[in-house]
Amino acid sequence: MRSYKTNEIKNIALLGSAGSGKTTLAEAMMFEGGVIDRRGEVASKNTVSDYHKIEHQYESSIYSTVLYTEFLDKKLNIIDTPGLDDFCGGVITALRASDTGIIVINAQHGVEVGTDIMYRYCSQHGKPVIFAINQLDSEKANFENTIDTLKANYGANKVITVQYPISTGEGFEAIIDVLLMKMYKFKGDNGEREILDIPKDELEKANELHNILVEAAAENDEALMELYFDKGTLNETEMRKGISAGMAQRGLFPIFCISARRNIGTKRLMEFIINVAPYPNEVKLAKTEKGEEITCDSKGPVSLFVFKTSIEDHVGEISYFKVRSGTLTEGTDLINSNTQAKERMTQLFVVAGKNRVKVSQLEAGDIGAAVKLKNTKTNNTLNAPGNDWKYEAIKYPNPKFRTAIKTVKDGEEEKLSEVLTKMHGEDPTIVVEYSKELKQVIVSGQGEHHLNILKSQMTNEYKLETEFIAPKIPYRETITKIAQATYRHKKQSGGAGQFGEVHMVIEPFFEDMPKPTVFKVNNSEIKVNVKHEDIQNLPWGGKLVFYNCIVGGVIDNRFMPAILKGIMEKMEEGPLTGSYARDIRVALYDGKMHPVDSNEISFKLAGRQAFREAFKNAGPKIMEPIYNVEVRVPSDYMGDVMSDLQTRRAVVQGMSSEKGFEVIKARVPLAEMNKYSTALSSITGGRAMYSMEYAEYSQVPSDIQEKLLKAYEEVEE
Ligand SMILES: Nc1nc2c(ncn2[C@@H]2O[C@H](COP(=O)(O)OP(=O)(O)OP(=O)(O)O)[C@@H](O)[C@H]2O)c(=O)[nH]1
Ligand SMILES: [Mg+2]
Repeated sequence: MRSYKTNEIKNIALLGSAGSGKTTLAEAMMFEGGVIDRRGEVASKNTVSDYHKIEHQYESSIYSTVLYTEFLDKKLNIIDTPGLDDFCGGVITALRASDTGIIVINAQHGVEVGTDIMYRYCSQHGKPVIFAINQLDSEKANFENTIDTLKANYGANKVITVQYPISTGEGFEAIIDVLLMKMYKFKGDNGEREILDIPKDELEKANELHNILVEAAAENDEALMELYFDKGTLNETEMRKGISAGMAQRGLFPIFCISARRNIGTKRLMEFIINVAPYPNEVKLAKTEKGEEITCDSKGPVSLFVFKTSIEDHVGEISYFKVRSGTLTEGTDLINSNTQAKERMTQLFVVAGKNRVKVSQLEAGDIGAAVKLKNTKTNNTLNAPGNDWKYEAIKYPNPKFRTAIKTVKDGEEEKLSEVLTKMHGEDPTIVVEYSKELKQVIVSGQGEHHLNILKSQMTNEYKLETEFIAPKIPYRETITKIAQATYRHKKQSGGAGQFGEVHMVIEPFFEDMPKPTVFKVNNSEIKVNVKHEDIQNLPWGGKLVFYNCIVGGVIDNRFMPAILKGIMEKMEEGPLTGSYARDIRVALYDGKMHPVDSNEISFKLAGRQAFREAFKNAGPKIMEPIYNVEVRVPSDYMGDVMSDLQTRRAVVQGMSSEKGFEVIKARVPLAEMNKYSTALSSITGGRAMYSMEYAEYSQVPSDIQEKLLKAYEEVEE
């Protein structure tokens, strides 16, 4: 394949709700460009894009797939993405590498939750959007309704009709194009078309829409606006320029009509993309972590950003990258600025699914792949030697679903960890945590379906049987009032004995508390004089402050670390439920030593037991993690979603309406969010979405504390 220049390349992402027809459209585009000579079908498991076994099994895309085609002597890089929000990692990845989002809509359903999610991702990433109204050949297609909702949601003066169908359903065969003021008429299923004059009875409507389009095109460019006022119209080239500017500013979202399955309208959509969508050097500049803006210039120093990694049978790891600057040639040595490793770019490829075509060079703006890089992962930057740019890492959404996982057979823990590392590499939205605290391996993802797919891939592709178990909650323990305890550890057994006695006061810790001078506890006063203060920032959050207030050397200083160690042991395994304790201060003010029998073990045990007793009398409380949860739900389901939240001990913080959705913000204990994504989906028929983020620890209500205490006692027994 020949090498393409920066201004001969267009990068698009196909986005849209599940089943809208993205993969089918990608297939038609590659057919039009001649990359394939027969169009596959998702249901026949023979599309270029859905090539993974798991995609065949579900007949739907799970991963984002990099594809390309050559068209009108330009190169069109296409990234086909999965529609289900469980796999949004693929969408985020695609948005990083592409310059324009093509949002595919199933005209049978109109604007779906998935459509809105994709629109919002494009907004967040500042990408121009084209709406492709698909499946216009199906009987239930409703074009007008779809347009009305698009206009209502995204702006009546921004969503602009470039094409409309003369009729939909079985008879869908003609499209009026109000940019070219022509009619496209299709024959057969291979995209064959005739370009005709607009029939008389459509002229009035077409003219009206043409004028709206001209005005919208002029609106985003001052010079064009003047021209438009002078002439009262714009020619085709001027319109393209205006539409392009409008798209770049996200002030204009053009509408196209297609049937991906029957290959109607695909070619015209591709022509528009090639002629009007931005080139890689016409969009926002790529930024490095330090905030430097890098120009997409093929003459600059070579730098590339790895946006995706996959593992393929018989090949191993493939790194997909976008050349951000310079011209990358085969055999070049680059430096990974994240790992400092040297990488030789022995072979360069352009890819269409699992098919790779070798190329000798790739210019700034192009997308390519390399195999078996030694030390390079997703999100890394490779630079020409001497340069240390690091492009901003892709930020994935927080996990929405967590579960603990274990292998069915014992002894396969290491394999589990290897497989999980690989799967996280391919899909960074799978997050793995080896929790020492919970003694569980916790995997989190974007939904229950997401993790079920993970599990099924482990079984089928890695021959590893696993099971999901309920994840434990990382509770914390603390105290609410002051308490005192004395403990004497004494043991005499033949030879050397053990002896250590400590007296301590413990109380809740707050930031900026003054050092203690006197404690009022059990109707008496204990005066203290702090000799030494030790502030421990606990690895699990919160603090332990330890005061040595010993007078007259009743306990040697050399035993202090042992006493503190004893206390820390109990902090690590709290007396109530075995969870971590936090935010406590301890004053050691008295005790006893034995000249022969005292040793570190004795004082460690004494410290531990005294702390444990004091803790139990100090109004101990269990604390639980609280999350900020935001739910977006169509108004009809608001009531049901609210009642469900109420059963989850949610505290609603606010409600607002946004573009046909209600947004609920609430604080919910993590313990109540188990399987929330599944529940929400079943309440709303998959029409809602939510996100959650850790907020703080807060005390659990007393009835729940009782239950937790009881459960712990049972385990301990
Ligand atoms: N009638 C009709 N069916 C279509 C059209 N486009 C796609 N389909 C069918 O709709 C189903 C889903 O199509 P896909 O291409 O897999 O949709 P997708 O958007 O890639 O779906 P996900 O990958 O699951 O998000 C398939 O059975 C297609 O054959 C179309 O234009 N008309
Ligand atoms: Mg698909």
